[in-house]
Amino acid sequence: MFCYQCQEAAKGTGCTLKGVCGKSDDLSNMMDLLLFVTKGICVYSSALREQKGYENPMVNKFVFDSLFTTITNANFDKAAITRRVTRAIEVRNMLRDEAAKQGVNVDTSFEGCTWEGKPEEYEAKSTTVGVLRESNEDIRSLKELITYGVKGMAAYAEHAYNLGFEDTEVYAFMQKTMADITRDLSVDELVALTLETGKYGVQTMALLDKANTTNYGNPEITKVNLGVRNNPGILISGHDLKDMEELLAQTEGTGVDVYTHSEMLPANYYPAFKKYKHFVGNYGSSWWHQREDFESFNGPILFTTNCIVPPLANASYKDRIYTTGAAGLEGATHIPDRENGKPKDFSAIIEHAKRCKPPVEIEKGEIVGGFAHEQVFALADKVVDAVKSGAIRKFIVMAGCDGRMKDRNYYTEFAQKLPNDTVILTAGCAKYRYNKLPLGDIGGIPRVLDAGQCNDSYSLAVIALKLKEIFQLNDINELPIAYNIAWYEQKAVIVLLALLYLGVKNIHLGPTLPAFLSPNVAKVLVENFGIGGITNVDEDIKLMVG
Ligand code: FS2
Ligand code: SF4
Repeated sequence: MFCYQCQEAAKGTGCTLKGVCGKSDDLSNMMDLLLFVTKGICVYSSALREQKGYENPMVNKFVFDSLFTTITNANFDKAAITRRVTRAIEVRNMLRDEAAKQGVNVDTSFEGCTWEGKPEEYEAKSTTVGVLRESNEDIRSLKELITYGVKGMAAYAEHAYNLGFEDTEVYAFMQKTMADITRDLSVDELVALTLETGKYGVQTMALLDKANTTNYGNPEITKVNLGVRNNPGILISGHDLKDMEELLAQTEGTGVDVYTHSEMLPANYYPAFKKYKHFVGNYGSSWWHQREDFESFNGPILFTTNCIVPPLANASYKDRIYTTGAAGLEGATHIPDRENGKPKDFSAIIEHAKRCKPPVEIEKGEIVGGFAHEQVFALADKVVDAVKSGAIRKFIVMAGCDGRMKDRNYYTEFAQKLPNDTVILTAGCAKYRYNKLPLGDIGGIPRVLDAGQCNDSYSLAVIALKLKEIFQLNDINELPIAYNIAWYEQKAVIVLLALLYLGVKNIHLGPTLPAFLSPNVAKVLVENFGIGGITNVDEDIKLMVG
């Protein structure tokens, strides 16, 4: 195996024996094989679309599902990935036949267009189709940067799809891009494609924002309860709000409470979910604390997406894990997809919860969130006055991901040491590094404004563009906003590319720069976009706040 797609890549270069995330080498290889055949699908589907306007909803869904399944920490079920490879070959061959029928010209020189292995040949083939197949370090770096951006885009497209929102331009871009990178492209072409990926990243996040807010209303200022009640509960994690809705509806009146974990916390901010009296609040912290949080929770846990940490052999909660959608874990119960427009069936996890003890209380109190674009616009006068009077000197965007590395204490210390006239804008699970600190407010404006999940970084961009308009500036970079972003997995990559596309410069990315950036590609990002790493808290505050 060779994988360097996330921030925890072993030794800062790549995982080769086993993933730091827990992915085994054979699972990693099988995911490479899935991507290999999926790229073959994309070669055919893009040729059919370009030449005949062919659009196939099943293919669109299969491609974004497959990409999503391979992101960090989403799926640890090798049998499920292997079945998906078989299905990928079938889908590709269906497209091959369709292309022949319609007289479409397809360049099938990429082997993923033609390889026809039997399941017993998958293992051997899977070791030959990974990232290192591309020998030029810079080309590989750019192609993988683009791939990871597209994977993040696929995740967001899937959540939007689940809520009934689709954008065929996004599907066309994803498929064309996955097809294009099978060919020889120059560094310049790949740099251009990287920026275009950011453009479609913005479009996808806008789509998901529309899907979320149309279905559930605009997030509003909310005090989220951190304590527990005396009923058995279900803990729901991940990012999928459709799963959240259906779980809440199906648990109502059953005596089972619902709590959010990690990236599902922002579900508490949506008006549509507040009506459920058995929706208690948030339990625990960010994804990597799950081994402790799940022990004490006592009830079953539903993973709707990443980030899964495979449980230890002696974990008490092993048989309490359920997955759904792109998430998967060997030994866990997988709740199947919706069929024929019917909701998913959560009865098994609900019955399981009824047999469990209530959660142990691990903290009390509340945290405040819900500062997505509409809520911030509602406070715009207050915010603008505070900036004009100097009460707010600077906004620091500290969005992104949390992770296990010790060095991430930097973000807690950074938040603590920021001067009192600064406000943190956040989204994603990075916030758990400081969202329970008593950082106070500025004239009633909390010093940590949480917009929501990582995809709600889109909200932060919308807010920045609105402020640019209000202050009549020519350039988004003239705003008093600095960017100190923490990344972990591929959704953070699409957020980063989206910000670059919007023209944001001088983003600090930490705790380490991606292993998949070759020195030359990193140089391009530094020279053109001013991207930099982090150093130490005091110097970075001086640099970012002045
Ligand atoms: Fe956090 Fe994990 Fe949100 Fe990432 S819960 S690192 O998936 O997408 O952020
Ligand atoms: Fe390693 Fe990250 Fe890849 Fe997992 S996803 S194998 S931790 S680089």
